[in-house]
Amino acid sequence: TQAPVNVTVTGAAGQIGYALLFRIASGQLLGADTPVRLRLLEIPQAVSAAEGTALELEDGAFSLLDGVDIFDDAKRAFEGCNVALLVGARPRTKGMERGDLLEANGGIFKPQGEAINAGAAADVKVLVVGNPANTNALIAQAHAPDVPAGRFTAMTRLDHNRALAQLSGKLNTPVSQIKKLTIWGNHSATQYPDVFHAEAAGRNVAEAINDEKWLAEEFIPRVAKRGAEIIEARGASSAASAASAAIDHMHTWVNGTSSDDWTSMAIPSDGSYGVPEGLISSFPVRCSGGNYEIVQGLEINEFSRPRIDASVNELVEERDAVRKLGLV
Ligand code: NAX
Repeated sequence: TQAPVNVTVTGAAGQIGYALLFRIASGQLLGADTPVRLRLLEIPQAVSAAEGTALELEDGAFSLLDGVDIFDDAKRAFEGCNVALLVGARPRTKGMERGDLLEANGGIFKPQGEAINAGAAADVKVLVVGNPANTNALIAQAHAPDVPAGRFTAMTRLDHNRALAQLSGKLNTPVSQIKKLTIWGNHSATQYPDVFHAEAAGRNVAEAINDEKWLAEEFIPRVAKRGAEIIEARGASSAASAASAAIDHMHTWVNGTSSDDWTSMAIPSDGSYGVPEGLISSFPVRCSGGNYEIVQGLEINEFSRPRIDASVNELVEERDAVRKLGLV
């Protein structure tokens, strides 16, 4: 049998953590042959709640779960870490300006980047879920100079999955039959879900829908504002669907995309599609052998170009703001 893989989860006592940990323990993150050791990071006030979750994990009697360790110190939590899921973040509270939010999150993601740099395993893969996810990933990456930059990614898979589900309903086609969808840009209201290269049961999705008004006025805002719709209905933000998307993101990164499809991941730009190099922006990505690459050569039409640019410009502004704060 394989040696256990160390999976560090931050914000483990939060609502996404609660949904995520059981999926990891059951083998859905890395596969049914891979034992896992969970390393949970929380702030001191939430350690007791994390311990409670650890008791429940024990009660799950998961055959793949090698153990659970709980920390309130980032340096220790990331020791030997192979997979890092950075979920804990500082939410925006009333009256908080964007600068305050970025600064508060800098106080979390800078030391976590340093801890990953100091102690993580050579093969570490990092997914940032905590918002503002793209820029938090940029901050962590900036403080981990010895880790290849491309190991820092941020989550747009929930947006991708939300878009798949909307298209499935619209076209009355199972989600499994919808391929080559792309989320571009920032995980925020400016994100752009692009259907122009997507296929539904082999047909081009944009042609099958043949309704740019629906795309512009219903589909795109529905996907971008789905988080708010969930809060309105549930009285709490998306949790299980976010956890599910985090599992999908990492599972795809490790196990690959199928040859007739790709996925969406926010990754450091190499300048492709006019996205400034170094920004952590969402792209169409193919994964294989634990690596990923941006899908090249897609034609960006007049509908898509300004929408991609708007989201990328927001990322530039966020990067400039954290630069000014000395965080990157
Ligand atoms: P919760 O508030 O339920 O949990 C967050 C947890 O993080 C808390 O237990 C808190 O104690 C912990 N935490 C705070 N600072 C920490 C630190 N320095 N080290 C370790 N733990 C720390 O939030 P939850 O609903 O679980 O959401 C977590 C994050 O995911 C939020 O930032 C949220 O905005 C973000 N989301 C991102 C999504 C995405 O698609 N990228 C979608 C879902 C979600 O909104």
